[in-house]
Amino acid sequence: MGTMHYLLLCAVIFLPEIPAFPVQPKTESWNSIDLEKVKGYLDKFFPILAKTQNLSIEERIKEMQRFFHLTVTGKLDTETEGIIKMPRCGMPDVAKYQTFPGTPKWKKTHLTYKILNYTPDLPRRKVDDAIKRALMVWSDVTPLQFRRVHMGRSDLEIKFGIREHGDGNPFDGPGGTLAHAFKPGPGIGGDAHFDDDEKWSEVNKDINLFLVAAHEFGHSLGLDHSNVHGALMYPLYSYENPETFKLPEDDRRRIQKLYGKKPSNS
Ligand SMILES: [Ca+2]
Ligand SMILES: [Ca+2]
Ligand SMILES: [Zn+2]
Ligand SMILES: [Zn+2]
Repeated sequence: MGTMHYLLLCAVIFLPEIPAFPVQPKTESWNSIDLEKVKGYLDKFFPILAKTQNLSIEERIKEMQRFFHLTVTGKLDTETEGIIKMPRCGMPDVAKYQTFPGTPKWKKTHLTYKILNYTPDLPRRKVDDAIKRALMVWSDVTPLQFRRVHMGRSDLEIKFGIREHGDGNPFDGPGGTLAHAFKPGPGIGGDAHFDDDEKWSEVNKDINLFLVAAHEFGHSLGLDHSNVHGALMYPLYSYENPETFKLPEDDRRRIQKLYGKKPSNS
């Protein structure tokens, strides 16, 4: 036991300083933790092909690499690992994950929303404001209109929660998944949930609530993810100034395909 202990200690301390020591490159040596993590990520965000076909882990990684426009190696290389570690939306990245056919959309243009609770990270009026502006991103370019209600039922119900928060899609603690939202429909349809294990902000610090909310409301209205880098519906979080935010062309085209353009007289 004593020798074993000594060897392990040795490896930990000296391995990085002896380049001649035969270290397998990372892409060739997945340990079980890495592999489980990758499988969990793929199961969650690229579920469709895995269900219908018996794909190897390499094939599944390739599918993910194609979505993110990475070099398609089928291996857990540094670039791929970097993507897996990025904070992101909790919804899948493959388009046809719906169990019902067709693109779900609201059959009405006047929608209501309700804010069920608040994060302790921001004053309430800042949350109210971020939500309002995030909805305006979409109402500015479509005939859709949003009205806030405080009582009774509403179409888009917004809440903050941690871990299991009532819908069987538990959040994952700080980092990773930031939020998720449900496609148009009755009940939970259209609702948006934000992980309150994240630190929410109104500026370029931690996670900007307005930017994530605007993305989630895209799902609430029927959009799925875009693999166009820079699109609002791109699944990975990146900051841009909310003051100068303009809905990217890709998102505008897609939402107008569902709901049409904003009438010019309103
Ligand atoms: Ca709803
Ligand atoms: Ca999280
Ligand atoms: Zn999303
Ligand atoms: Zn939820």
